[in-house]
Amino acid sequence: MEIVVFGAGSLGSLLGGLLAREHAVTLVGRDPHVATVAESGLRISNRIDAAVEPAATTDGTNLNAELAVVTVKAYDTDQAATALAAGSFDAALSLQNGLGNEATLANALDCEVLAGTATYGARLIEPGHAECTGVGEIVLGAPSGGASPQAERIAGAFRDADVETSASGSMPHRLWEKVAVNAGINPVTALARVPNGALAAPPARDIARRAAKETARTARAEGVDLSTDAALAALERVVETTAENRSSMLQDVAAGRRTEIDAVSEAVVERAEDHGIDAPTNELLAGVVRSWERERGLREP
Ligand code: KPL
Repeated sequence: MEIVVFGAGSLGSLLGGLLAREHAVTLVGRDPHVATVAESGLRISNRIDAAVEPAATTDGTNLNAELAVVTVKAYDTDQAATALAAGSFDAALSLQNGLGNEATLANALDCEVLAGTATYGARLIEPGHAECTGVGEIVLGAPSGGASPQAERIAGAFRDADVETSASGSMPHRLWEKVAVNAGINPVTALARVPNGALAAPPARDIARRAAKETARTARAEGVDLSTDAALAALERVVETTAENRSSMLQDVAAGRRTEIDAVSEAVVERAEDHGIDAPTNELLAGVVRSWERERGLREP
């Protein structure tokens, strides 16, 4: 299968590298990483060892492939959609954090857009070298749920490359569960500058649980059957299994980069408002992280 992976950060590079063991992959990202991959290939180490030579480019426009996998940060989705719209694809798959990415892609692209979740752990160590910090799985399917032959086909192609993948007819539930986990873990770890495991103890645990509970309530208002118990169990599971990890938002804040707070906590607040529900913990967390971004000049005043 011909696959474009748009976003050569840690997850995009790891996944692109794994898929390149079997498929014709083009990685779209930034220099110096992309220049190094184009010149000397991509190395994957730690839990999986591989050396592959995917095509690599900084120009994501005018590309043609069977599949575009979008792995950019949520705030770059608009830009990715515009670039991809200049090319041609049979399907696109969003493997991103937060709400609304699939809709942004679907508005711009002339192909089926699928939603996915990935539990692989990845780290970009240096240009041309990605580390696999956790072997997980990918679940993908139609963003509004139901069967998708395209999702089955893509899942099969990923499995051909030894990437554990399944197609699911209940992506809305999975996506909201992931947002509940991210809304609980990401802003709290970023603000407290602690690894995920620190959320096993109060008071951080209580704050994270409140954010996840509000998210589950909002999901239900949106017609998604996500119980509070299920959201809290998912939160607890991820805190435990990723205890040593630094969340993506903590990594962003530590590096002085913009975060995905708008697509996570702020998106929950907005969806809750649409249904006349309060989400005070998400509102507070979003407000503090956004103030930090503003102060750093990372967003408009
Ligand atoms: O998705 C994550 C992230 O860091 O963005 C995990 C580690 C699952 C929890 O926040």
